[in-house]
Amino acid sequence: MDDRNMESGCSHYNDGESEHSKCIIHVDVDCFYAQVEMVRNPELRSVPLGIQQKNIVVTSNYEARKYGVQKCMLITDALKVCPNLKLVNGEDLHNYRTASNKIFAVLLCWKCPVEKLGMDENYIDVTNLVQEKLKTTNNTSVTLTGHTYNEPSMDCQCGCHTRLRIASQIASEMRKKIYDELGFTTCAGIAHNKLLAKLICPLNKPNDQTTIYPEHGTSFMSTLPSVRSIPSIGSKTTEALISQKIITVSDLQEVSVDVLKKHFSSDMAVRLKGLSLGEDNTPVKQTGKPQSIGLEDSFKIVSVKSEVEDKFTALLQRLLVLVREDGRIPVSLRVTLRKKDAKRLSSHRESRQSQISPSIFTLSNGTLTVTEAGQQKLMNIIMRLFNKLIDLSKPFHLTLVGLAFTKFQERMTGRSSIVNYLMNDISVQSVLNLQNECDMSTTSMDYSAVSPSSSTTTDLSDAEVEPSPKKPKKVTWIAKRRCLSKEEVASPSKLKVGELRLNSKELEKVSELRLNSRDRSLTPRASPAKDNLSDTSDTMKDCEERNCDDCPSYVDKEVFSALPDDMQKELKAMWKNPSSSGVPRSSPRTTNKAKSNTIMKYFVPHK
Ligand code: DCP
Ligand code: MG
Ligand code: MG
Repeated sequence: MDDRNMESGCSHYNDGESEHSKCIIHVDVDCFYAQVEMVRNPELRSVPLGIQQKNIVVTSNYEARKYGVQKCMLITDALKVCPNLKLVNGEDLHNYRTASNKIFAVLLCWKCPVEKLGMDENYIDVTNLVQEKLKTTNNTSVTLTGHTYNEPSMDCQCGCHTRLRIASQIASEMRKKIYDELGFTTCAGIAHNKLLAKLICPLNKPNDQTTIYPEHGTSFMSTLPSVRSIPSIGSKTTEALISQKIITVSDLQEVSVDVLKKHFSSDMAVRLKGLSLGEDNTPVKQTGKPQSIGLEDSFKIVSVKSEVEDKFTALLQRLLVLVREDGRIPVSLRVTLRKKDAKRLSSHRESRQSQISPSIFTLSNGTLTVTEAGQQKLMNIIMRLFNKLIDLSKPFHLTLVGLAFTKFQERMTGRSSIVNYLMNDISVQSVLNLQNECDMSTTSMDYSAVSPSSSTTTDLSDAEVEPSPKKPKKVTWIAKRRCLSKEEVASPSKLKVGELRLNSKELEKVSELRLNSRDRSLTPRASPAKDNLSDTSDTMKDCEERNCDDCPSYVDKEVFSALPDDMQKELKAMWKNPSSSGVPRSSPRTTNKAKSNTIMKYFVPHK
């Protein structure tokens, strides 16, 4: 038996081993896929509904669950217990992803870190928000919303009970907003750590929430039947524990760390022990955009090249939808194959990747598109990579093909970031998307990163980087990005420029000029509307007289010409002598370190 106190109370936690100052909410959508279908078609609400993938019911609505239809049941078994079960095919995940991203976007509006977990779950760290609310709250009057696992058994000096009660109210507001705006009912768990928040979440499902106080963590954990119920314990660890006759969480609570250390690394032994007692200090990690966006298609066997090509063509079509939703321009493409070795009855994966030209994609009115010619180029690259992976002079047997865009054009940071504002380019798109998200008017983003396959090789010889063509103009980005606060940025690390606020009247003028110039171009010459623009037209004329012959091709001349003189001079100097300036002349994608310069004075840190 471990020397730790099993019924650990607050004093135990306050010894620094496992403090509980945090407030974590875990939100899980009720019968997620089924609800998406029910929101799309309300007639399905009143009938028992199963979501079918191949021959399995992956989930069912609560009406069907009354009959005993369970997740991952065979269709035949489900129909036996519920002959009236209405089945909807759920193999196309598009609508589920979209709903998932919308829910994530709603949760971002509390401006707390949100970590997406799978499609229908999110952790939200509301610690700071709770602290804010505490300042204006009378501690004694805070009531809990929803259920508790147990009533508080002691008065904790650190104030965690009050904090968690406030967190329960925030959880309730979140669930209400998700329901009001998207129509989904959810469950929530509220606790001082992620582990307990997740595990307590389903206690009163559907459509309800449960709070657990820290002093009940250990006793709650002991009710879990299997060590496998602990989220971070996977099948291999479970096997290893079972082999030591540690089956239930109670078993794990009772075994000493020293015994565990005989079978696991020291860190792992301590972690396992802590988890069994309901301890978890892992932070809520803000979910950003995925590092790669990919899709795979598995099948019994394909041994003919033309069939492979068909598979890739279909996969590419679906992948381009995801990329369009994401909004970033991909610059690298990976092809994955799973090869079956007929002799050894085994299979293995192989991948190759290639750079792709960003010019394959165009951004028009905020929408990423690929022309048919662009798609053909992508297919050519895919098939070339395929040819490198497969020796076509010999028979081959594939059981999976996969495609993934693995790198994306990034905004530049530091001194070079000024170039972002001059480019007719896509990079600002990520900022626009994020702004849209909190307006809830967004097309969705895909956060489900695809893990890199086991054997990836980068094939730079296949690089097809061409000079970027002139891209459609962005006219509203300056105005839009003003609304974007640091907290509204889903992936702050990737959007450093979003943390800056334009402070220059001149750049305001740029924005207006760009807006007006667009209006002008849309207005027929004879239109009276033109007269209304006469003031700015003069300014435009003035601006057009300044030339930008020395500008690199990616620079929007109109914006450049509207910049103040000193800024123009500095930029020109940088382009003339890139080595001293840190700004590339030839490629806008190179990033350099920020140095002190006059350009940065046009920006101030965001408050
Ligand atoms: N899912 C799946 N395959 C599984 C488990 C789940 O495809 N083996 C999908 C269908 C679910 C969704 O993931 O709708 C979310 O999984 P959950 O475990 O949260 O289950 P539900 O949301 O469907 O039901 P619950 O109300 O129990 O959360
Ligand atoms: Mg769920
Ligand atoms: Mg879930």
